[in-house]
Amino acid sequence: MVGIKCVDRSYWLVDTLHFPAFVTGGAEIRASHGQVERRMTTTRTILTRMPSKVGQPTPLLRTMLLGCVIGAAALAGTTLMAHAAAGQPVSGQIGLQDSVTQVMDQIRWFHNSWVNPIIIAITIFVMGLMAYAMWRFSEKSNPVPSKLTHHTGLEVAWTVIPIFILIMIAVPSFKLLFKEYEFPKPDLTIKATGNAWFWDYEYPDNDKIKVTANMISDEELLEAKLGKDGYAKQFGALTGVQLTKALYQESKPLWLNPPEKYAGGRLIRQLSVDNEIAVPVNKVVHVLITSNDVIHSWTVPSFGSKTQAVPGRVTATWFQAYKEGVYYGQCSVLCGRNHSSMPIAVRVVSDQAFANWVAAVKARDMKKARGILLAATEGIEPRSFAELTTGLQTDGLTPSDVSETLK
Ligand SMILES: [Cu+2]
Repeated sequence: MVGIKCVDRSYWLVDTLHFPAFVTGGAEIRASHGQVERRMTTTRTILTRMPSKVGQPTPLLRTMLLGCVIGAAALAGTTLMAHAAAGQPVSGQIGLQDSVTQVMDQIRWFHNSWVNPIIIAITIFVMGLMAYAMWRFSEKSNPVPSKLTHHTGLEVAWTVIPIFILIMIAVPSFKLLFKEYEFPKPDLTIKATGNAWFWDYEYPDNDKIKVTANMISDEELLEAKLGKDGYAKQFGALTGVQLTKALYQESKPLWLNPPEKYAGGRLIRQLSVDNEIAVPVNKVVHVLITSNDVIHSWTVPSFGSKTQAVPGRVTATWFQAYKEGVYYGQCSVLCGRNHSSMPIAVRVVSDQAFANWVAAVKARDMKKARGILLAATEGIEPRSFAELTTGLQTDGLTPSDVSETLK
């Protein structure tokens, strides 16, 4: 390490072994402010005291260059690869989740095909420029530093080019923002209320049916399987971290093969809820959002919807999902202890299945309501199938209607 006294009388501590070129560069910049010769002499003296390897590409420099190349390749690769699935995150995912609305299509394009390539190109350019400067202007390659202090052409270029880059980003960005905030006429409106820590939903257009969605926990799955007594016998003596660990381990297989209570289907830890909400496919849905306590955020990535739930205010978002399925989201504002335990699960189903679901919720038969959604969006076991279709005829849906939806 050496100290370089700068024109403002402060000292720069510079690691001369690893960054010799910075010393030269620093001296040049400072020299441009005046007191040229004396400063240059001081710096030159320091430079001559540096190890003889100065000017050669050091192992560190070589490593940095290699790092740049590998990093750039990796970044480009991750952008091109579609890691994510629709409706939920996947292990090791880097990019955005798949899209089922036009707004999210546009968000994905803006991120993957526009802003990210621009960022990657700028990063590669700057890293390359730095590496080149470190090699080209080291003491060995460039023993007599230039005394050039201004270059009008260069200064205009590095002002104008970034302005153009920012305009290139701003134009599609504003277009996207306007698209998100231009609400088309709704086919359906849902009111979502955030609570610590669950979501309440109301459908004002559909007999004001109400649904409360709580996250399914390890504990609930095990209780459903073992019964209250069995659960108490196995886990009653445990507390704290020991209990959490035991619940996590023991409930693992139950997520893939849930107990009967959950009427077939696959559950996803930290995302599945007891009562999912449903919306019809290809319909414009307005979601009016508020909160009962603290600020939450109603977010479903595959819809491109993310809006804060603020107590005493009503905010809104909209989506028009073009593909049936189940789409998960989470509260996205740090809202307290169980912030991670208030997921959002939306089933996008056919008009017929939606009407049946509304009828089941209105009758407060939540198990049947769940069964209708599962039958409409997932393949289900024959055992559950029989159970799920029991009594559906009274609501105008026959087992063959269910089979039809499954195709
Ligand atoms: Cu929250």
